[in-house]
Parts: sequence; C-alpha cells; structure tokens
Amino acid sequence: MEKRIQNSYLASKVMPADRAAAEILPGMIVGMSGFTGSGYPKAVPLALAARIEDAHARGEKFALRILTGASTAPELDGALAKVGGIDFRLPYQSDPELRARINRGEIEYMDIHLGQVAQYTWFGFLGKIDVAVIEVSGILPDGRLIPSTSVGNNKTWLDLADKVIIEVNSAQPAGLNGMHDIYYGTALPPDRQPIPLVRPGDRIGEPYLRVDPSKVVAVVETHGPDRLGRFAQPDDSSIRIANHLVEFFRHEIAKERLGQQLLPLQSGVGNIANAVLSGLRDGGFEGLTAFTEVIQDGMLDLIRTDTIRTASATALSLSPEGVEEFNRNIDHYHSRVVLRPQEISNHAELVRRLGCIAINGMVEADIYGNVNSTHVAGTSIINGIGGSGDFARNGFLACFVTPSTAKNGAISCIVPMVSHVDHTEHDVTVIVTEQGLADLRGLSPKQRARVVIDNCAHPDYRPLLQDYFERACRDSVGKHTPHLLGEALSWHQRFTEIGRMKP
Ligand code: 0RQ
Repeated sequence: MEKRIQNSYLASKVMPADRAAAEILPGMIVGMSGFTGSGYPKAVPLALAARIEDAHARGEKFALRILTGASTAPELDGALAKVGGIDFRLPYQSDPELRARINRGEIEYMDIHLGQVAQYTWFGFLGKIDVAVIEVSGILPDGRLIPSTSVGNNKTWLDLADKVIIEVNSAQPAGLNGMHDIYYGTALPPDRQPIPLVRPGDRIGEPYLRVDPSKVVAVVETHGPDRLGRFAQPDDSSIRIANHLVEFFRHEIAKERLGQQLLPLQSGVGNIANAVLSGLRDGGFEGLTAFTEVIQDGMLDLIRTDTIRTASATALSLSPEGVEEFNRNIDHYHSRVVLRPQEISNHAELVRRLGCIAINGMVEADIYGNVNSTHVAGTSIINGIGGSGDFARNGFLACFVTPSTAKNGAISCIVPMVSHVDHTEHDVTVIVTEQGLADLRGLSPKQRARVVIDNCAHPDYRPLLQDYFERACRDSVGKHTPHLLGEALSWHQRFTEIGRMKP
C-alpha cells in the first residue's frame, strides 16, 4: 500500500473507514465516485450505513443527499438505501433496494442527463457539496490522484466539496495509471471556450485528478473488486437486432452517408446494447472508434480484436471475465482507451462535433417515435435516462433498440403512446426490434407511424396498432398527430389491471 500512497502528508491521514465515515453528518450533501458499478468507494459507505443504523436505533434522524457519477453497487446504494440513509439521490441508479424505495416514495430521485450533472453543480443548482468520497487507484508523491476504473464526476466533487475522503483501492490495476485524461479547461458561462477535442482519442488534459490536500480529512485503504454482474449471452432476438443495425450501417455506407469506419459509436447499458456490439464484431467492420460513456464486455471485445481502435469513455463496466481479460492485456488497452470526466465523455458540444452514432436500449417506443427509456407503465422507474439523452439529441444518429415484446409477450414494446417520454420524436432517428428497423429520418408523424408499425411491431400486436392508427386517423381528421385520447394509454392500463396489454 505504501507504493500506492506516495505522498507523505496524505499517508499521515490514513485511518479506518469508520473514523472517516464519522466526518459525514446528517443532512449533508455527499458527492461519491462510481459509474455503472465501477470505481465506487468500497468501505466508507458501508461504515456510514452502520453509523446511520445506530443513529436510527437511538431514534435520531440521519439521511443524506447522495450524488454520484451514475449507478454504483450494493456496498453503496444498496447498503445506504437499506438503512434509510438516503433522502435524495441523483443522477442514475440500478440497485434493486434503492429502486424499490424510490418507487415506494421513500427516497426523492432526480433522474437527469449524466452530461449535465457537473455543470448543474457548478451553477449551484444542486446545493453545496459538503463531502466528497472518492475511490482512486493511487496517490502520487505530489499529492495528485490516479483515478480508478471510473472518472464520473470526481473532478467536480473534489473541486467543490468542503471536505474530501479518499479511498485508495489496491485491488484496482496499477496499469490504469496514465489511461485517464482529466480536462481542467471548463469554465462557467459567459467565459466558456471551445473544448479542444476533435478525435475520440485526443488527450486534452492531464492523467491525474487534483485535490487540495488541506481539504483531505481521511484516506482509507481498501482492497476489493468492483462488483459487476455478468451479461446475458446474446439471444436470438438481440442477434437479430444487431443484424438489422449492421445491415442499416452497410446501407448508409452504400449511400455515402457513412464511411467504412462509420462514426464514433456510443453504446448504452444493458444486455441488448452489449449484444449489438458483438454483432458489429461479426459484421466485419474494422478500424472503428467509440466516443461513449461505458465500456462493457461487448466493446472490450471489439477493442481486443482491433475492430475498435480507439475508445473514449468515463468508465469501464466489465463482468468478472471482462476484468480478467482487461488486466491480462492491460498494455493493449492502455494505448487504445481514454477515460474522461463524464462532463466531457457526454458533452453535447463533443457529441455533436464528432457525429456520434448513439445506440441505446429502451423500454418502449410509440408509433410516432417517442421513446421511454426509464419507466414501466409510466410510473415505476427502472434505472434512469443516463447518458442516452446526451447522445440522442446531439448525435449523428440516435438508434433505440428493444425486443418487440417484454414479459413473455404480455407487453408490446411498440405502443400507441409511450407512457413516459425520455426522448421525443424530434430526437429519435432509428428504432430497431428483432422484427426490423424503422428509419424515421425525414418522415412526418403519420409516415413514421406506418413504418414503425410495419417494421418494428410484433406480429401479435401489429394488427392492433394498425387498427388504432387507422381509427385515430379517421376520428381525428385534420389532426397532425392522430390519437384517440381515451384509448392511447389503455394498453398500459390493461397491463396494470390484468397483466397483459392485449384485450
Ligand atoms: O426486466 O429483468 O425483470 O426481466 O426491463 O430489459 O430487455 O433485459 O434490456 O438490459 O438492455 O435494459 C431500457 C432498462 C433496457 C436499459 C433498459 C423489462 C424487461 C427486463 C430490462 P426483468 P432487457 P436491457 C448510457 C445509456 C436507460 C439508460 C441508458 C436502460 C428489464 O437500456 O436502463 O440508455 N436504459 N443509458 O422485462 C415493462 C416494457 C419493458 C420492460 C423491457 N416495455 N415494459 N418492462 N422491460 N421492456 C449508459 C448510462 O447511462 C450509464
């Protein structure tokens, strides 16, 4: 561990996690590291949860506002939610315990674009950060920090927090050193300057995070892996989705709207997005690039085989096998992967400049191309919008993918009207299910409805959607976007009442 903590002043701050956690008091706003299950603090949140539990047993109130990069793990979100230690959470989560409490109304949750969290904090919109709890993989002699498997909002939390607690995790590969690019050139309006990044692999900052040592109240040593699950093996449906997308990209190349190397790819979270990447590898593409936020196993595989030659992200989100592969061939990945703060990985200016091809999972789309990425039946949140909106609105293409049905066919993922809107019809260019692909570019609402129903709906639901659309057109003559308002959400209503969307 001595090798990992090379600054003597910060080494003098080493203490057990429970003493560090004692710095965090009820009602505080705490910015923690962590992005899609990686690089989150492993020890302090658990010690904090124990403290909160004790306080509650004494009848004292103890809850916190917790801000992170994105989702974390059971040791953070799960543990704190379970003891009732969170009263407000943003910007993204995927923990079952936390999700259940959010949906029960016990925790306020603000689901926001991941690319906007840092600037909202700088603007003062989210309150003053009291404490930052940040996992790093080492501390340099001059006190700068070697980030770990995610960067997320760490730069912002370190800069803005009154007090800083650092966890140094010796289980994170030493080879991460030098892989990060932390840009310190952002400013507040009206003093902003263009961000000087024109290729996904450009390095525009420095490899390390800065911290004011006088703010550091504790350094905690840990040795534990990121706790990431395994991805489902691509099934028949996701392979078909991937094949439709590959065929579409070939068509775009033939039309000369895309080159052989496409444009920088952004790929979302989840099993389907992961499977689509495997499809690209099998599709024979070479020399691709990625400007994305997470590198999952599917993308790692593309980097391993040099299908992708450069990938920029803010986090690695790998299965245990993925971690093993990453550590085994770290030199290969070191020269191809750049990890950045999420305000840069998801920056509207950069996504627009680079012309990203965004591919994200969704819950449902409606016949007009509005997309719901977050809520079941319009009310229960699954995870959050994450970075999908940062990329969809600003990218070259915004592709949304889903199987055409969910829950063994009881749900159609193509519906008359989405029950919650994350991406409006104005932001969505391509919808893909295993049934086919709807290219919505240049189409009016009615034209979009026809192509979405014909190409993407499951055959069991297609006639019902056709019938809905035809009656809506008939009964709302003169309407630009025909709907039967009394019926538009009846499919969801039926599902909540009888467990299926079909009458
Ligand atoms: O539920 O696990 O209980 O069976 O949703 O669905 O099909 O396994 O798909 O893992 O790709 O996740 C939208 C959640 C898809 C994800 C979502 C149920 C389904 C299953 C998962 P079960 P699948 P995936 C950048 C981009 C938003 C964030 C984002 C997501 C579960 O892609 O969170 O894009 N996206 N970030 O049964 C009811 C429907 C349903 C449904 C699926 N119509 N109604 N339930 N499900 N469709 C990365 C970041 O931002 C960090």
